Amino acid sequence: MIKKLLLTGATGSMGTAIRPLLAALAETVVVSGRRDITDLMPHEESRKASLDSADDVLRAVDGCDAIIHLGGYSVEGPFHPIMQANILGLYNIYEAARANGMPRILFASSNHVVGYHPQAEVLDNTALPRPDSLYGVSKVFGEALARFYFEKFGQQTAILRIGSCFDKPVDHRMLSTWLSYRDFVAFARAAFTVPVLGCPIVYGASANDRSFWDNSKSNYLGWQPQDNAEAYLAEVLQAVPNPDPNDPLHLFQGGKFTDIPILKEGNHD
Ligand code: 15L
Repeated sequence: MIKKLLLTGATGSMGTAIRPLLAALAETVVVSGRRDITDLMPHEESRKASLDSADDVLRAVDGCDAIIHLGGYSVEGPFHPIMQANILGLYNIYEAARANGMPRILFASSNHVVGYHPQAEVLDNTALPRPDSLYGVSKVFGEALARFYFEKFGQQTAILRIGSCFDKPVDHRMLSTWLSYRDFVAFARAAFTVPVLGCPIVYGASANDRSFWDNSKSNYLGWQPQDNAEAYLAEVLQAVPNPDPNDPLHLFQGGKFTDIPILKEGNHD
């Protein structure tokens, strides 16, 4: 069992949802976000950190033997905050890990790395990056940084290109991209316990009938997602009975992100 697991992005919606499930993975979970977390569970410890501060990140990583890195800018936005959190912030995480015995890292990458691939294609982890947003571009950087630290130092990272990690799928695209919280946590367990992890790229989706992705090249991890978005088909059809086939939501794997203009500071909410 992991002794001390660091969860960055613990104040975000995904971080908040998975916190209770992480008690099964580690003796102590260090929950970290930009604000102090006060509603701590018995297995948790809070370490506030701003990812663009190397000192904060060093303090957060200190003594941890595994890291789930969800922290950062998680949607499309202006370049500067994306750069601070996802480029500088990720560099700070990898440098702090290097100074702390190189604990395994689960890096939350995103389907938006390959967002301009058509939905009609099935991709494996050799597909070319076709990012659909500045956010997607920052995740391409993150994947390259993970690979670089692996080649140069042997730092092991599971790169998970997360589809849509929410409570349940709410539109037709999510019938393909949905990742349940429990399947995410099962992935983390596999990444942290497989004898040799390496630096695989894996698509983060549940066992969805309509998945866009083929994870057979990372079977050695032993991850077997249990949930299937198809269980929510009736609900999705009721909410969105007539999806427009020409809507970018249904044309490209990245959905709506392909349709967002370059955002400047001040026009993002
Ligand atoms: C992501 O990468 C985002 O963090 C999340 O908010 C969703 O938009 C998700 O992708 C998705 O594509 O559904």
